[in-house]
Amino acid sequence: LFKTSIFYLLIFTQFINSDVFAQSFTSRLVCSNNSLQNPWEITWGPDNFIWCTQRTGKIVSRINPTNGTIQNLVTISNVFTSTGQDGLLGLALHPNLLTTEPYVYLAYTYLFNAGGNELTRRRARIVRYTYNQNPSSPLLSNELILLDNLPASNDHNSGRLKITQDLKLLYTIGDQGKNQFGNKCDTIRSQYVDFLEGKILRINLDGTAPMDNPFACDCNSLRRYIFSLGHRNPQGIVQSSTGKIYSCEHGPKTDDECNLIVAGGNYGWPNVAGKKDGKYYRLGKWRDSTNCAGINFNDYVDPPPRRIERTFGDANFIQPIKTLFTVDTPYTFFTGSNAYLYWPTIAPSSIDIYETGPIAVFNNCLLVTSLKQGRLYRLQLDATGNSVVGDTATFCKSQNRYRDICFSADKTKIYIACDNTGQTSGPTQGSALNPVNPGNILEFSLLPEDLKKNIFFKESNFSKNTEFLQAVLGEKILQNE
Ligand SMILES: [Ca+2]
Ligand SMILES: [Ca+2]
Ligand SMILES: [Ca+2]
Repeated sequence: LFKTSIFYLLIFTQFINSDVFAQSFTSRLVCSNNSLQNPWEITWGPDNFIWCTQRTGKIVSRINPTNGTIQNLVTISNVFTSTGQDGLLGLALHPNLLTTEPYVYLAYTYLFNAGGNELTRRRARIVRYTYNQNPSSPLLSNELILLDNLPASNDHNSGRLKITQDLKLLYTIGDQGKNQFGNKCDTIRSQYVDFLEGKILRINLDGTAPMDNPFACDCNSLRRYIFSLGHRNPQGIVQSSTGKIYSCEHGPKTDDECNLIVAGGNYGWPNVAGKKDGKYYRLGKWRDSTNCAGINFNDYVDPPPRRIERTFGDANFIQPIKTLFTVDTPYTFFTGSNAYLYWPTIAPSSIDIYETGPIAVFNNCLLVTSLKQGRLYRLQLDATGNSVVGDTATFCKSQNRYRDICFSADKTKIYIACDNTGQTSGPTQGSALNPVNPGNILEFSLLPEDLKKNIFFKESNFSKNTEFLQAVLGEKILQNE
């Protein structure tokens, strides 16, 4: 009897893993492959078009979601992009775009010092363009620089831009990839309130600092722009209709995070990764090790001196509402080729909130796109919006790197933008998969049946390397083994 039960359990598990997803959503390509050059932000506009920034293309486009027609509204020659995470990044539309305030807000990196190194060559700026909606030749023009000289590097630039209900801009800036790879001998400044690295900024629409920002009393310093600190690489940010701000950020080998962002909150990096639980992560400062420049960076051996996270005592420290994912200590990381694909992190590239709509399985959920896994992660919020509850479920799987998400206005369709290559945009340039839909946008809509069954795998599966292999790379890789 025992053996029979196991047998049926296996059959059931295989059914869940292979078939249910395909029965739940149908997908369609919006454009043709490689018609976009690293689409980075997609936003559903009040004109019912998809507004898109092309990171390496330096182009802002308006895409007809029905027939895939791409209208280029402006090419910004001042954008600087080489290898890495630079280029044309965030976009936010003024809510009155089509009526009284025809403004589009953009963020991009520009060349500051051609002779500089990876931490000094570039800077970032936030600009405003004016939209001329002439039906025959719509265009963006009249660049107005709102905020200049923001930190930028080859790594962890973040760059998401969102406009809030109270008409402020939120802008995310990562830790610039310091203390790792080629930037290993530079100190992470996410905790330093006079630097804008590793921060979420809150900015008036004219580029000034709001007087009600948490550090606004110190009016002449950069800290007046800071809304929250202690971030690593927050590539996603969204505000709910009730005003709550959520952000997702890339962790180190463990502990990608989803955070509820509050004014003045300290999100811990680099002293804490994920929750302050002492699991796996500890801060090793390469700069403080002997002969930093002369030793090779190593992902697995933190240099001395090391700091354990329980020693971090900031009173404003706020733990994530969800980590993706945390492993127990000790934990043995896979170290073979393209090892990062097998780490417990998902590389969360954007976040959105599906509050209510016809896709019942997403009601009151945060949706996070994953670069590593070509999946959409569903994080179910509780009624207060302050906590994530239940198992993490994934949807919309494909062999691509998912960069950003938007919904149609009626919430029947989900759009996901895909990177052009399978390689990471970090300095390692690791490449492990050939994306099926490079430089394209996928449209997902729900088939009417099977709303309840499409949980693809459960978080409890994340316990061993072999299971990571299955979860991260899916059936295709398993067939190759
Ligand atoms: Ca978006
Ligand atoms: Ca954190
Ligand atoms: Ca931790």
